[in-house]
Amino acid sequence: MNTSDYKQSVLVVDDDEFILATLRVALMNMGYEFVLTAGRAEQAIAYLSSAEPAVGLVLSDLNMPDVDGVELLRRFDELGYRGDIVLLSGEDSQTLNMAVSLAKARKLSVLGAITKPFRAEALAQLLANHAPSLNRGSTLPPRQMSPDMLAAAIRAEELVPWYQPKIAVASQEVVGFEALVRWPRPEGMIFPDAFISVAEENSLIDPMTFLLIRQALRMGKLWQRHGIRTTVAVNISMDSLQDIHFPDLLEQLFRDEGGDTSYFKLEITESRLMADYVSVLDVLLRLRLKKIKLSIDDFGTGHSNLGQLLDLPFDELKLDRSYVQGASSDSKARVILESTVDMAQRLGMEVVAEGVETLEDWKRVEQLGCDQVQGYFVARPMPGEAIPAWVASWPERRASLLSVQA
Ligand code: G
Ligand code: G
Ligand code: MN
Repeated sequence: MNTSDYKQSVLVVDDDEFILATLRVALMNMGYEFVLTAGRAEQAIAYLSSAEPAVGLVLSDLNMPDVDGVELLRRFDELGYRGDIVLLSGEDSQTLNMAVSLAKARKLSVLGAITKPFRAEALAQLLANHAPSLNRGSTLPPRQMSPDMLAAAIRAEELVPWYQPKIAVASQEVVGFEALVRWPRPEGMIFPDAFISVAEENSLIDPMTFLLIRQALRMGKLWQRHGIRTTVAVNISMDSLQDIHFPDLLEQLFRDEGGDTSYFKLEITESRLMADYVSVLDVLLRLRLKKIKLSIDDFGTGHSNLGQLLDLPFDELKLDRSYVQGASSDSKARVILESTVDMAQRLGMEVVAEGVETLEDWKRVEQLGCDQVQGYFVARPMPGEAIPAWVASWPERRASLLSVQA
């Protein structure tokens, strides 16, 4: 698979003709081939749902005459837009920061904000974090996803895992990868939010999961030839854990592929864990007996506390990114967070901070005592073939990322 094949459009939204023209030239000079401009919010919305190639980056003014910035961000979210966003505004920086926070709370991917009049270098610096081919580009909303299409894609093995590295805080070494499913299509990448629930509702989740695990095991062998031998984690739907045969099916798959379960981890989302507590306990224990590692994902988004999780055999706890990114300001929240990390570690779990996007996030979770970090600051998910080169370049990258200019 050649990732540079995914073309994306860039959309600039501003009511000022001059800004549109200037940004268009600046972006084309930076190598963006497809630059669309919209003078009105309605036009921007139309482009977002229909542009070819799909829009993967939006630069948007916060103050359009037809729609205000808050409304505009809400519309982006409703459209299922998951590409990157850069906010442009003449507003003061506090207002801009609030808009950035709002967009992040909506789980939109905001690279940052620039104030007008803008400097080309400031824009270039922000866009350095935008990796079009490695990024979310598709806006295909879930309702267009038919179960038949998905079933065919699974049969044809069109769904593939991409991998995001996990780094140990103390040693700064690569200690594992999380596999995240992707569906590359000629018109752009389709992301799991668009099809996981369709898979769950149509008995396709197990075929999908087993396909991904098989691919991950094969990829692991390729990495081994480059001296990379670390844990790979795969996300497991709660629907799979309700099936008492799941552990045996998994074991069979490992036997068929000659895979080693001790390098394998399953991530299970916390929010649904307690609701189905009794029925999944049996399956989890059997997985554990087969030496498969278990991780609680998105911790903090559900309603469980560590006491309730005491009986569940987890090796790892992944702090949801909402804690990682906003933890420092509220002192009470911080106390709860610190004791959660401490308790998890005393219970023998490794604590992973998800969604580390900046050096600031890294420092904060390091101080909290987290064992590992994962997030865009280190790397975005990438195809398995890209991993050996990425791992080789990591020592040099970490030196520049983590160098402290005190
Ligand atoms: O991959 P993204 O980067 O978009 O993931 C979005 C959501 O989809 C996350 O909650 C993630 O856990 C989930 N997800 C990603 N890959 C898989 C998968 O292979 N199986 C399941 N069940 N969920 C996945
Ligand atoms: O499995 P889980 O729900 O934890 O899925 C992780 C999700 O978070 C995936 O959609 C992945 O692409 C995304 N992700 C990984 N790192 C970052 C990050 O630094 N910032 C943000 N906003 N999302 C991230
Ligand atoms: Mn996960």
